[in-house]
Amino acid sequence: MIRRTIAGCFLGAVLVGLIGTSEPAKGEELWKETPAQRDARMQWWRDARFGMFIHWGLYAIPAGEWDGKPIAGIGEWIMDRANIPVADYEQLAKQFNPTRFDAAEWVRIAKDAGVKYIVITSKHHDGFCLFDTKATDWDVVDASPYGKDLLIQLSNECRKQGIKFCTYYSIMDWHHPAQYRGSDKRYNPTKIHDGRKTEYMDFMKQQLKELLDTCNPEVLWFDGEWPDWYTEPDAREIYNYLRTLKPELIINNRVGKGRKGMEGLNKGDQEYVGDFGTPEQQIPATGLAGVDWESCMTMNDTWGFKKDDHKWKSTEMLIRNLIDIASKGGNYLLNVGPTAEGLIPAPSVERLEAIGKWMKVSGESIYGTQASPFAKTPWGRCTQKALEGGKTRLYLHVFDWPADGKLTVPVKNKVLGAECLGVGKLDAKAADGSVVIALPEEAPDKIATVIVLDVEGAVSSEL
Ligand code: JFZ
Repeated sequence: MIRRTIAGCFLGAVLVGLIGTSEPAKGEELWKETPAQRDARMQWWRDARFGMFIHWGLYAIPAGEWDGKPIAGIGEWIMDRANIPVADYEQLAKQFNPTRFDAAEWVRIAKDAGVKYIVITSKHHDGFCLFDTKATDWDVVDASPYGKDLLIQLSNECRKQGIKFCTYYSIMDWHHPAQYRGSDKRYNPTKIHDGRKTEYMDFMKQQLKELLDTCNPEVLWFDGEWPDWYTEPDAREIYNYLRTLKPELIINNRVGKGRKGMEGLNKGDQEYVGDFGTPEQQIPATGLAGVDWESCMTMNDTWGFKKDDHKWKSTEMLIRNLIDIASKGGNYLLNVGPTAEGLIPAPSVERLEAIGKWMKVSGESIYGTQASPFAKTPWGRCTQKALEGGKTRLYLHVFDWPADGKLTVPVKNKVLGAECLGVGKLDAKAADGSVVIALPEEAPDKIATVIVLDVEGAVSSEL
C-alpha cells in the first residue's frame, strides 16, 4: 500500500546505508532538502488550495453539555472545560456507536465541495483514537460498541474517489498515563511524570507508524505541541522518524515549537521543523512571506460538534475566505464536526454544496494559482497563473460589482483577451496605464464573479 517516490526510495536507501537502520540518528537533518526537492514534495499541496478538516471523537456525544449544563468553549475541549475526571470521560466510549457513518458519503460531500484533501483527527487531546492502535485500548475498535477502524474506511474511500487522505494527531494527551494535570488541576498544558517521557515518545512513534502503515496519510497535521516537556529536539526526532518512513510526507509546523508570528514558521535565531504554517481562525493580512501556509477555520464557533452552536458563517463569507486565502498564496482548511451518529451536520453540508457549485464554475481561479501580484484591488481579489510563452492569466474575483460596468485593472501589459467564467468573452482595452474590462450589467454571481484576463509577460505590482 505504501507508495514512495523514486527520490524518496533513494534518500531512504542512502540513510539506511549510512546508519544501518531505518531510524535516523538524533539530529539527522532530513528537513534540509534542496529547494527543488521541497517544491516537488509540496507541489500537490500547493496546487490543492482547499481541504476539509474533520474533528470527530467522543466529545460529539456530550456535544457541548455536561451534567445537564451547557459548557462554554469549543466542543472538543469539554473534558478540560467541564473538568471531567479520566474515569468519567472513559464512560463515553461505551456509548460511541456511529451507525450512520458512511465513509463514501463523507468523501462524496467533500469532493463535491471541491476539496482536494481531508484532514481528520486520529487522536485529539482526549487521547481517544479513531483507528485500531496496538499501543492502547483507548480506541474505537477496543473500547466502543462500534468496534471498527474509522480511518481505514475513510482512507480507502479517499483513494477510491481520488482525494488525498491526511490526518491530525495531538501530542498533548489527557488520557495517557505518562501525562498528568498541572497543579491547578487543569488538563492544559499537561505535565509529564518523571522518567516517563521516553515511554510517551515511543508510544507516539508506534501510533504514527501504525497510521502510516494502515492509512498512508499524505499530511500529518500535528497539534498540542505547547506543553513544556515537549521540546524542539523531540520535534526533530518525530519529524525525522516520519520522513524516514515516508520521504514524501508533508508535516505541519505544530510538530515543533516554531509556531510564532501568525503561526508561520519562525525563522529568526533558530530553525524549526515543519513544512507549513497553520494560522488558526484567521487569515494573515498579506499572507506569510516565504513559507507555505494553511488557514484552518470553523464554519460555526466550534471544531468538535456542539448541538447548541448555530452560529454558522454565511456561504458568502466561506467562499470569499477561500478566495481571499488563495489571493494571498495560502490554503483553506475548512472544518466540519460530525455528530456522534456519524453525520456531517446539515448546515455544513448545505454550505459545502454551495461552495461546490461556485467551484464548478470558477474553480480554475483557485486550484494551482499563485498569490495576487497587486497590493490592492478595491473591487475584490486576484489570483494568477503563469501561461506558456511567458504570458500571465489573471483571475479577477469581483466582490463589489462596479456600478458603471467597468472593471479597472492596474496593469500596463499588452492585453491578450478577457472572459467571464461561466458567461463568455468580454471586451478589454488599455486606457491610461490600466486595462478596462466591459462587464455585463448585473453580476452573474453576487458572491464572486471571476473575470479572466490574459496578458503578455509577467505582472508586477504597481498598486
Ligand atoms: C487547537 C486545538 O486545541 C483545537 O481543539 C483544535 O483542534 C484546533 C484546530 O487546534 O487549537 C488551539 C490550540 C492552542 C491554542 C489555541 C487554539 N492556544 O495555545 O492558544
